[in-house]
Amino acid sequence: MVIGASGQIGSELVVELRKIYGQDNVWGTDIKTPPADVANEGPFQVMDVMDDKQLIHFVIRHKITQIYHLAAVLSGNAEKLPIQAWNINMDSLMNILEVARMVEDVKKVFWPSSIAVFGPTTPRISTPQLTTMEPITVYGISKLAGERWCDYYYNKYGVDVRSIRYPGLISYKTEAGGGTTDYAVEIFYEAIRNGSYASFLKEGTALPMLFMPDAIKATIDLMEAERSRLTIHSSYNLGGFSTTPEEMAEKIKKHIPEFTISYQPDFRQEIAESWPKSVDDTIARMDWGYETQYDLEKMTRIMISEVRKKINP
Ligand code: AKB
Repeated sequence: MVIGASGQIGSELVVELRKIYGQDNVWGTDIKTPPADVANEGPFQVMDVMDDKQLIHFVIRHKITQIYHLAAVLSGNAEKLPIQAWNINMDSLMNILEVARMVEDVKKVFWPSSIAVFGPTTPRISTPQLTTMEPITVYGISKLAGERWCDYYYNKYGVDVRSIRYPGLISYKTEAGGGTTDYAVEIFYEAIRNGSYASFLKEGTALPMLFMPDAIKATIDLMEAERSRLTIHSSYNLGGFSTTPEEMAEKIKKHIPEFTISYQPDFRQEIAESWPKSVDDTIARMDWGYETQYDLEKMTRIMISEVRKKINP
C-alpha cells in the first residue's frame, strides 16, 4: 500500500512496485486524484491518512503487508502553515506506526525523512550520518521527530520501519509541490516553456539532488534488504549529486543554447543555506548496496526530452 500515490514519489513508486508484486497487489491511496496509470492499472482508494479509523479498517480488510507512507507537507509550504504542517506530518506518521504495531499482517513500513533534518550547526560538506541536528524549519523538525519515533517503534515494539533521508528529488511525471529543492524541477519546465528561469535560490547555492529512478530503486532496495543487514533504524543518509542553480543552467544550455537564468531569492534561500551541500552515504552503500546511475548530465538529458514531450505532446 502506497499512501501519497498521487504525489511526486508515490506516482512512480506504485508503478514500479506493481511490476514486482503484480498489478492487483499494490494499492495506491491518496486524497488527490492520481495519474491515469496509478488509477487504472491497479487498485486505488481515495483515503485520508489522518483518518485513523478508516486507515486501520482498510489495512485489515485488504491484508496489507507493507506500507509506504509518503504523504507530507514539504519545507516551503510548511513554513506558511506551521501548526497544520506539524499536525499533518506527525499525526499521519503516528497513525501508520500504530497500525504497524497493532496489525500483525503489516510486516514493513517505509517512511521518508529528508536532508531537512540537518541545520546550520551541521557540517555542510559530506554531512555524516551521525552529527549535530538542529533543523530550523517546521518540516525539518517534524522529520527529525519522526526519525526518533521510527527508531523508538523499532526498539520498543519491533516494528520494521525503514527510512531514507531524501535529498532534492528531480522528476518529470508528477510535479513536486512546496519544497525548497523544487527549483531543480521548475527550471526544466520554464526552460522549455519560456527559455528562461528566475531561480528562487541564489547563484552558488549547492544542494544534494537525486534523479527519481535512482530514488525509486534505492527505496525498493532498502525495503527488500534483509532486516539483519540494516544498522540504521532512524533514517539512512543518501547523497546523489551536488549541484547549484548555475550549474544546472549550464547543462540546460547545452540543449537549449538561448536559455537564461536570473536570481530572485525568497524565504527558501535561508532554508537551503541551512541544509547540507553534500551528504556522506557510506552506511547505505555498505548496509544495502545503495548506488546511483544518474549524474547531473544524464539526468538533464532525460529531463529535457521528457518535459518536452509533456509540454508539446
Ligand atoms: C523539500 O525541499 O522540502 C524536499 C526535501 C529536501 O525534503 N524536497
